[in-house]
Amino acid sequence: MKSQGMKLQGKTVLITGASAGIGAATALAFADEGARLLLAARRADKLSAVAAESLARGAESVHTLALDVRSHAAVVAAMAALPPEWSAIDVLVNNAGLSRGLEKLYSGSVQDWEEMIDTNVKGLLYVTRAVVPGMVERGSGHVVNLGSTAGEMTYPNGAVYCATKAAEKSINDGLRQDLLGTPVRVTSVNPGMVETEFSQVRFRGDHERAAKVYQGLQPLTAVDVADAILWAVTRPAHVNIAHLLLTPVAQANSLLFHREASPAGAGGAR
Ligand code: NDP
Ligand code: 8X3
Repeated sequence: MKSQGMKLQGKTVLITGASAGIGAATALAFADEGARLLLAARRADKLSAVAAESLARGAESVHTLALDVRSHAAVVAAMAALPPEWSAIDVLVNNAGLSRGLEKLYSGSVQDWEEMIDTNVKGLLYVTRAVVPGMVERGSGHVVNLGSTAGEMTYPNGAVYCATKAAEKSINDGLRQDLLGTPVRVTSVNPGMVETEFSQVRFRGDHERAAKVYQGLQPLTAVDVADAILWAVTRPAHVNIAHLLLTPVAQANSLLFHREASPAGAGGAR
């Protein structure tokens, strides 16, 4: 017997970090399903472009929020100021995140650490804290958190970014436990290498350094990850996908890659 998956037509979906990469691709994937999209990020111009494309692709309606998730006050204010027709959020995709630098822990930049922790850990917590009570109250909802292979296995020079994704794993699993007894679902989607603006941001616009990350292998695309998010959210209401790990075929884990053109071959450096 074929079980009935969740339909997204008319559902309100909040996506953080929707101005680029995985967040933007997720917006478009949900737009294809006729969802109502609440798109949040700091760059309002990029958000507007994603909003326009989402409407063209079939989103029922779109509302954008210029929001820095690192500010608890801003997150609380943005949620409190939502027009009533946008305040009942059915799906939250906690996607906003970044890495900064690739350096030994003992010589790394404290400012970079703070930016990663404030965004990837505290920002995710702030948005979750603001949105989930409404889901519990209404008796429905789904939270999708963006984890990473980096949260499962730490790689050299990436301790703090990896730690933020290990924290995401604990928060995801803790939220799942704390929501037992409610119908609210919680999923961690954990990709390996995805070619987005991620490495441009990590290396502060050093295109050559960023391109090297993906040299000699075919990385995942943002669309691949959006597809996994959409799949998790559209399972039947009694099914909770706890963790979803996806990597390029040429990546086994955080440390082990096969790069065709690399003299290093299997295990080629990050
Ligand atoms: P991108 O750099 O392409 O996109 C990151 C998004 O996060 C942007 O929309 C950015 O928008 C937003 N963002 C960053 N900081 C903030 C902030 N303080 N407040 C609000 N929004 C913010 O990267 P990806 O799409 O690759 O990354 C998305 C998520 O996926 C991250 O959590 C990342 O850790 C995770 N991930 C990425 C992988 C990869 O290899 N690319 C693999 C595994 C996980 P703006 O600058 O406009 O605010
Ligand atoms: C992003 C994947 O391996 O570049 O989380 O850190 S990696």
